[in-house]
Amino acid sequence: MDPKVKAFMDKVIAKNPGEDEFIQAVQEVVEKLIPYVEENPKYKVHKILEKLVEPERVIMFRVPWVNDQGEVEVNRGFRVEFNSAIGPYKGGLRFHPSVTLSTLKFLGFEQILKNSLTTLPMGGGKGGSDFNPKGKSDNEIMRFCQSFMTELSRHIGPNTDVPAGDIGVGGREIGYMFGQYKRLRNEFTGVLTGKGLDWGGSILRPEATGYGAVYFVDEMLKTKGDKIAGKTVALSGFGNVTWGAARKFTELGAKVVTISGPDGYIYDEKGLDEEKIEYLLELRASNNDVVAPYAQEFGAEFFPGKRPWERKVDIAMPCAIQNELSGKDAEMLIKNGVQIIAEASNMGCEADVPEMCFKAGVMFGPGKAVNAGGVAVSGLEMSQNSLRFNWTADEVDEKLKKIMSDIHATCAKYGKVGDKIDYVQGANIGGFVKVADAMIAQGHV
Ligand code: 2IT
Repeated sequence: MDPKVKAFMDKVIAKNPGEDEFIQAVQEVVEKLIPYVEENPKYKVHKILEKLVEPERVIMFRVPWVNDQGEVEVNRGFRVEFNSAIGPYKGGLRFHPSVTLSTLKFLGFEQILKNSLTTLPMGGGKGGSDFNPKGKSDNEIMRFCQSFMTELSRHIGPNTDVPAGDIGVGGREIGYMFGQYKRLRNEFTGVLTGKGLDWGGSILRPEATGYGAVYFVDEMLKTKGDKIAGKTVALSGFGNVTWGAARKFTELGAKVVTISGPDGYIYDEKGLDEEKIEYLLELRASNNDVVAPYAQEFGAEFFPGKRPWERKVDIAMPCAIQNELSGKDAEMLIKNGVQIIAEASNMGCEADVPEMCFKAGVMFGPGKAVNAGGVAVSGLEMSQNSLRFNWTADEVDEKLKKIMSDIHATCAKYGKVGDKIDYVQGANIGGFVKVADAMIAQGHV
């Protein structure tokens, strides 16, 4: 490791003990940023990197609620308000039993650069809870969301901090939280994104992360004079991102052959079609967190306890959670001739994967660029709320496509290494410059 990177990371590790995911996310970024900062000393003088890794504010709180048996349950809630240099804190809420402060700091940190890449005025934040939605009734979800928002409402607002969904938080949860915020404040305002279409939501927000990821992959392929039609694709997960990506890949003529859940993966040789893609929504709505029922429903193969990366595909796209594609998985994919590995989930790949891909000539798309379409359409939702106006599906889709193509151009500009594009370098530096310059302009705050 570069000695300057090591010295920086030693301090980060000492200051954030045990926060492995946060440390992994910071290291991936500073490995690319430190050489850039060395060439641009103003960022050094202003200690921009030191500031960037320190959240502006972290809020942690108790979330008590009563389950259907009448018992009291206690969860922990968080909001990490990481950086507001270019706009209000913006980022999703994750409800998942694996959530810790480290998880949300890694996600909030990534969100700063991702949001900057979208070209829209949004700062970086993330929040959530260790609440496990699996097996919970609708009423339990509602009571939890109301308790969570009762505290969170003190810290957010349409010009302060605008949360959205992430794993375990979809339209239903956003509805319950929006209702509680409105009731507490007596204010109908765009404090959350991912709202229902009849009450301030943007058309295409549910599809946006998956669609945007496919548009980004399309841009990657174009650099090689190639296209999506005819490609075979492995996706993981079965939630919102997988659903959107599967729809767009299929529409553009690719064949999606896998989805997965915590229970294993499905291999569907014939590929997903419209009916099968819509079935993902049923699986998700069952709240059971399994994909095995797909195999019975459509006569596909189910591989319990395994990941889809052992399949021979052209494009592999983790769409579920962090670190779901390991170096070993990447080795297998590369051996099987994969062309692109693109993270639709945040930090979907383990730390060694990008470099392995780069060396093997496989294009690697990092999450903060590939999956930025979700938060980009959230940004468009904020604009529509401010305008008290709704754009059409075509208008939103056009804007999303343009944003994804601009993000690709930014990655290509800052990530040029010889005749290749290092997308990790491009996304990190490209996202950094705007935030860093804004931080300098605003003084030592
Ligand atoms: O990881 C992400 O970018 C999101 N979960 C979406 C955040 C947002 O504010 O729409």
